[in-house]
Amino acid sequence: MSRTFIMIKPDAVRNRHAGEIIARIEKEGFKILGMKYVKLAENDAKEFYKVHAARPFYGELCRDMSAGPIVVAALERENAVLHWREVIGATDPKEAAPGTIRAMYAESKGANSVHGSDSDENANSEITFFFKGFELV
Ligand code: IDP
Ligand code: MG
Repeated sequence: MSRTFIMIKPDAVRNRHAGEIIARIEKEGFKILGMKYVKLAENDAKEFYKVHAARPFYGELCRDMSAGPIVVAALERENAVLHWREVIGATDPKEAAPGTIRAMYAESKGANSVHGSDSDENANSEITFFFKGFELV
C-alpha cells in the first residue's frame, strides 16, 4: 500500500464536480485517510507550489489556486501515486485520455480540476503540508 495527495481545485468545486470526483475516488478503490474543505491564501499556494516558482505560469497558478475553496485529501491504495495520475489524465485537458477526470471536467491547462502527487516522496511532503498525524485515520 502507498499514499498519494490529491486536491479538487477551485474550478471543479465552483463547477459543482466535487461530489462526482469523490465518488470516483471511492470507485477506484482508494481508502480516504484524511479529507478537508479549505481555502488557501495566495501565500499558502506559493509555498505549496514553490517547486514551480521559476515557471511562467507560477503567478497565475497561485492566484487561481487561492481564488476559491478546494478539497484536499490523503489517499491510500496499491500504487497510489501512479494510479491517481492515470485517473486524472494529462495536465492539459486537450491531451487527457477520454474518461479521465481532467478530460471530463477541466476548463483549461491551468484550471485543470485536480492535483495529484508525482512521487511517493512528494506525496508524503504534500500530505504533511495539509494534515497533522491525528487527522489521518
Ligand atoms: P500536473 O498537475 O499535471 O502535475 P505540473 O506540471 O506539476 O502538472 O503543473 C502544476 C500545475 O500548474 C498544473 O496542474 C496546472 O494547474 C498548472 N500549469 C502547468 N502547466 C501550465 C501551463 O502551461 N499554463 C498554465 N498553467 C499550467
Ligand atoms: Mg505536478
